[in-house]
Amino acid sequence: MGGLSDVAGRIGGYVPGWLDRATVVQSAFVGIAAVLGSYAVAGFTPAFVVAPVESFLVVWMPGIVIRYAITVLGDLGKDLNLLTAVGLAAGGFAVVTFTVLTLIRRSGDAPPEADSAITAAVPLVTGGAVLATAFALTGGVGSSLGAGIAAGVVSGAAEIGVGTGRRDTDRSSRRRILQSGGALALGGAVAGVLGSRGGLASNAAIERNPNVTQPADVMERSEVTDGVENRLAEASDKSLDVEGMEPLVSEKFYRTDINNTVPTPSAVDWELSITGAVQFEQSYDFENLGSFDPQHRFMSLRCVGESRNGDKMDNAIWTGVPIGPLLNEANPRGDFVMVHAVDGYSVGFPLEALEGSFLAYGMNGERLPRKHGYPVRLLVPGHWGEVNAKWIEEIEIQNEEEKGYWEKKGWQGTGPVNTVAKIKAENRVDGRIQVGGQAYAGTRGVSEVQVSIDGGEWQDATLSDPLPGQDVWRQWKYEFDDDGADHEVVARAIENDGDVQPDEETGSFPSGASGWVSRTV
Ligand SMILES: Nc1nc2c(c(=O)[nH]1)N[C@H]1C(S)=C(S)[C@@H](COP(=O)(O)O)O[C@H]1N2
Ligand SMILES: [Mo]
Repeated sequence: MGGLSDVAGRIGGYVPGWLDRATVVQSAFVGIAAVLGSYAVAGFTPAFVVAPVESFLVVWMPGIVIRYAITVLGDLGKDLNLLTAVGLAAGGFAVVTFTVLTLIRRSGDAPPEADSAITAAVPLVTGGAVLATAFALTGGVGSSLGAGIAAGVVSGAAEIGVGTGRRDTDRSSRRRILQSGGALALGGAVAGVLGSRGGLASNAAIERNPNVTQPADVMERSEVTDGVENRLAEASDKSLDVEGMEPLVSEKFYRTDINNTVPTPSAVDWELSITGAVQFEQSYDFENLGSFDPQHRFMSLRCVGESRNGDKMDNAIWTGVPIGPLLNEANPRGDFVMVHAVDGYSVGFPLEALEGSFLAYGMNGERLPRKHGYPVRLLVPGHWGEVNAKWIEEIEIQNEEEKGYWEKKGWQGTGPVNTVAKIKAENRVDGRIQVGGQAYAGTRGVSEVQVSIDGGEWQDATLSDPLPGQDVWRQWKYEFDDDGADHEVVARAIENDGDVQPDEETGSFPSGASGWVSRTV
């Protein structure tokens, strides 16, 4: 250990060969390794080191950039934001590592007996520095350990068999790059798999606790599984047989989140409070919810940010309880609500809309998936998707209407959804052209879908039989002769009361896309 103090004495005594190629590359590899190590433990949760960077970007990004990202880039905008955050996080760790490595290597031509001490110091000090940085960012022990260990391993791998304490030769500098790159490639592959499965620590938040009722417990009761199965069978029977069209219960439910990462509240600690302008403030835990009889509802959601014929409209069978009785116990004294969620999301709208709403903890027969709001989300009939707060934790009753997350950015997505008939499938069936899609009108309901070919008269399409529920989409299909030429197909929905879907075309900002969908087939 005498070597170490020897080294310490030499620190500062040599002119650093800084911006040394191997050190820069090694630091970059360590930066990437740190991000991957954290991902292996945390998956896409707020403990992932990229999450705070991303939230920071979202908060500081001007509304207009976000709006552009949503309306023009769609999911690509989110991906770009995520990529930027990953880059910044990896870059930050690389800078930390570079600083540490440069300080260590300032020892220059250390005597041979100090060499092994310096070599041993590299993984420990870089790993420690990365761990500390990650912890400062996330406050998460597991994910920071993951980042620190990965950083230590990759930086340490660069030093094996290389004289760390000496000035680099071409050969040793190449070895450094090769060895750290190799460690990164191997470890990165493992981390990628672990992370994409939700991370090592992911399901800790959903672990079973035999003493408390949890969503999975309710979902496993036989009357619940039977209830869901019957309804799924009904939806499957009623689904139109059109190739390339989603069945009535979506196989892949879209997702819209203010963050890329998924919060991990546990059902054991979960509480929903009703606060603000109420006679009696209330607080419910999952045990309370589980004591009400579970109900099932078909309900479709549509995101206000999607384009006219977009992919952010889906349907599921949800299990949960009506919110009415809970609200009654609080006895609201205001006309508006602001709903708050664990991820910092909020949405404000009239109390009236909340009264017929539903608290869901099951989706298509499973406990609510984490990305859709585990343990409990809100479902508000007839309104745009954004009102359906996931990971709900507080309902604040207010006397005046206030703006929530999206409304502060200029969106107006707290009202009823726009009616739409989408064109999602196009097939050739027995020499004829078949087109089909979904039609949705919120609580106004769809009674008909009409199709016009090349500007011709409106023809009635075939509709799927309605599913029970006051806020559910329907499918439609239409066939016509194939003469080999191109045809312009336009579809529109008719609401239950006979109102025709308006043809005036608008983009999604600020209050949802409108207009008829057309497609050349
Ligand atoms: N807590 C929280 N709830 C939320 C959101 C969110 O980002 N955070 N997004 C909203 C939006 S804009 C939509 S369209 C729906 C989408 O629900 P899904 O992701 O389950 O499809 O959730 C809404 N609820
Ligand atoms: Mo949305």
